[in-house]
Amino acid sequence: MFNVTTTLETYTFEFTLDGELDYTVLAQFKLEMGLLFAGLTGPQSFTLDNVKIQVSEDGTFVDTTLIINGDFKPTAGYRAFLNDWEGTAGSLSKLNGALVLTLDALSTLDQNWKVQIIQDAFALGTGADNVGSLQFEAGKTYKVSFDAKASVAGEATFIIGHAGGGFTGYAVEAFNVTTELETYTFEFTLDGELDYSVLAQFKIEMGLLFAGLTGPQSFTLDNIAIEVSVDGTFVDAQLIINGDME
Ligand SMILES: [Ca+2]
Ligand SMILES: [Ca+2]
Repeated sequence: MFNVTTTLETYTFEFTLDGELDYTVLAQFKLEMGLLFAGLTGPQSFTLDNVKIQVSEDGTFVDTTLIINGDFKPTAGYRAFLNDWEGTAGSLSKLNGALVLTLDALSTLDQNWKVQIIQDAFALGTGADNVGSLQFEAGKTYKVSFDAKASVAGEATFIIGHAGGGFTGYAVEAFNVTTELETYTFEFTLDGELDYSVLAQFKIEMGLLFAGLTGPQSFTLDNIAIEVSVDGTFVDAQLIINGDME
């Protein structure tokens, strides 16, 4: 139990697991507050932010990756990669339930990889730079779909693959984005020749789309889904986090 007030305060709890329970079963994080609001009339509210779980290692508490998006970032799960060392500047935001990469400054966009939107472990806060978060399996057929538009029409590239020892692409497809939101769908079968045990990244590369332009420019993404074919029917593969950006 803890006493919540009407101003945002930080609450911290420490506990040690004594080994008498079966901790192999995955746990939930919950806050219960029914009695807090007992007898009141609506509207009432409860605000939560900066949820994290740390573990003591050699006497020092260090972050775990147990809670995803504990700081409630609206663009959770995604990150932008920009050639900021050459002067390109921009940021991700959520607008009308979609993910928007806004480029305020553009510079030296002579390679497609110089501007990317990525979902991987680094974007999710669960791993280091270029560590993937998506588990694909050899021999299976996948369907990836998303809605996209940009401030300028042209070619962008959809990529699923893993980093580590160089980049290995599982699916790499160019598509023509327009200034209207349209749905793009890609199907691919993993042929078993690559090492799919390495977790993969989802990426859209778009550096050349914006080559030679001045800012602001933008790229909008929504409704990212990865489905897997099971007995001839595509079902949600449960790989992408926050694909609908809601
Ligand atoms: Ca926050
Ligand atoms: Ca949406």
